[in-house]
Amino acid sequence: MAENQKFKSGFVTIIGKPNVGKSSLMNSFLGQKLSIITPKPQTTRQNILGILTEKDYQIVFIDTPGFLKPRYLLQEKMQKSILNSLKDADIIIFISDIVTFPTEYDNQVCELIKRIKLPRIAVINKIDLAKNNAIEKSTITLKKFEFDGLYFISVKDGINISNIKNEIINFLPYHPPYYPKDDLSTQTTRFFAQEIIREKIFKYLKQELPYSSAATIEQFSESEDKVEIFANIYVETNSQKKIIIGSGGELIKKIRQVAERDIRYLINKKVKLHLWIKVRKNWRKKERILKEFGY
Ligand SMILES: Nc1nc2c(ncn2[C@@H]2O[C@H](COP(=O)(O)OP(=O)(O)OP(=O)(O)O)[C@@H](O)[C@H]2O)c(=O)[nH]1
Ligand SMILES: [Mg+2]
Repeated sequence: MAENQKFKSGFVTIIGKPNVGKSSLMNSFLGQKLSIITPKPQTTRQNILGILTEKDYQIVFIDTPGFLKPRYLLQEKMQKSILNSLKDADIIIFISDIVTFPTEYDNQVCELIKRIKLPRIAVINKIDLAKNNAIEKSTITLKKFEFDGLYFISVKDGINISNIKNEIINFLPYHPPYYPKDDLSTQTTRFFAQEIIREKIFKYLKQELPYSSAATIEQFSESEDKVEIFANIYVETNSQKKIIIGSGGELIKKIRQVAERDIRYLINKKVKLHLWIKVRKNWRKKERILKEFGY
């Protein structure tokens, strides 16, 4: 038998509402912090592809954004957007968490994907926070959606992750690898640098401000052992700019230092990061600017 016929490879799309741990789960499969994670909903703004290659298989994970405005789910547009994110999938992972499951949104997504003829794995995360008989109750609720697998996990405590991985490998189609074996993602290090900066803004700023901000990489000069990055942080008002800078520039300095550290950790090179804060009124409402920022 040819080598390729023994090899398994496919796309695994992770869907679910905001803040349930989609990005955390993908990172845990990869053993790398690729997708950014914060305690705030709607952290992930676009699909992030993470590639896990072993001797006999390659799993290509797609971490999706938690869909906006779940209450509008019934709208056709919303359903289309979910189905669209599944168009390349070989396997679907639906994820929720034990604290909030089942919301109306969870039920509707489960109902929607029930009709798709692909292996579907249900995952309930954060069982470290489970109360009383929550696990039994969720099991009963999920039964009617006829998933091909059901896992209760805690990404935080590393519970049950490898069992899901084995199930994924089991369902993976025989196919040669889609990507070179050393690739971790198709997105560039430049993109991940931008994401890391955004994560730090989420981490150090409160309430609405993270949602009013965007980061762009203006210049990314990489050599053998180091990289120098010039980045802009956009906010919507002058007062937001003041907040980000902080008194005596302390906050922006902190953001720069921790972002620098994480980028260094990801790309394994020395990093010099320069940050500028700029004001762009209403950038979230302007199509052209959104494009420019990569959304
Ligand atoms: N207690 C607990 N918290 C967790 C667990 N897994 C993830 N979290 C936390 O849940 C929050 C959201 O995690 P993310 O991975 O960013 O969630 P997400 O589904 O990607 O969220 P969006 O990108 O906003 O849709 C973070 O604060 C995580 O640290 C877990 O097993 N237990
Ligand atoms: Mg996410």
